[in-house]
Amino acid sequence: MAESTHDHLFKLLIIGDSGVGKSSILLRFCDDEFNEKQASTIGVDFKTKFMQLRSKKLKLALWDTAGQERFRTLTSSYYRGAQGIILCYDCTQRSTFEHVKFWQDEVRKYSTNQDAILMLVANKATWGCQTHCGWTKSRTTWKP
Ligand SMILES: Nc1nc2c(ncn2[C@@H]2O[C@H](COP(=O)(O)OP(=O)(O)OP(=O)(O)O)[C@@H](O)[C@H]2O)c(=O)[nH]1
Ligand SMILES: [Mg+2]
Repeated sequence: MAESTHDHLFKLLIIGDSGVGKSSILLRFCDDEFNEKQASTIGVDFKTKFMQLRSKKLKLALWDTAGQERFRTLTSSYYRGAQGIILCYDCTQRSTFEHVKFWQDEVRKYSTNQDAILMLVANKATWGCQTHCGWTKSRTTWKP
């Protein structure tokens, strides 16, 4: 009998405003690449990654959603069954952090998994946002 490719399968979803770098995070995580001309996602993209955790083989199914509003109806259907939700913002664009509340509401509305882990990720930190943006305090008070 063929050996199974994995012991556990996890569905992960990446959400957040358009342009915050969701697809770039996924590209770095799966292929260790970066594209400064990364095209805006149309609808939803998908990648898989295999990882080993101690003796267990994990398969991650990663769903990268478009942040643009016109795709919202489509992307909301992908929240279903996700075990992990990665909510991204751009730490050089304050508005993307202010929209985090909106995305949390989307998670409350569409996630079907009470135990889903919600993770907040600040992207583009390479630009030294902590010293430039001056809104570090509001970020440290974020609650899931
Ligand atoms: N300097 C810098 N640029 C980044 C970083 N991450 C992403 N970018 C750039 O930011 C732009 C938007 O990145 P995307 O990954 O397409 O953003 P997205 O969140 O997937 O956007 P949508 O698909 O429209 O929702 C691209 O030009 C990327 O190259 C980063 O960490 N640092
Ligand atoms: Mg994208």
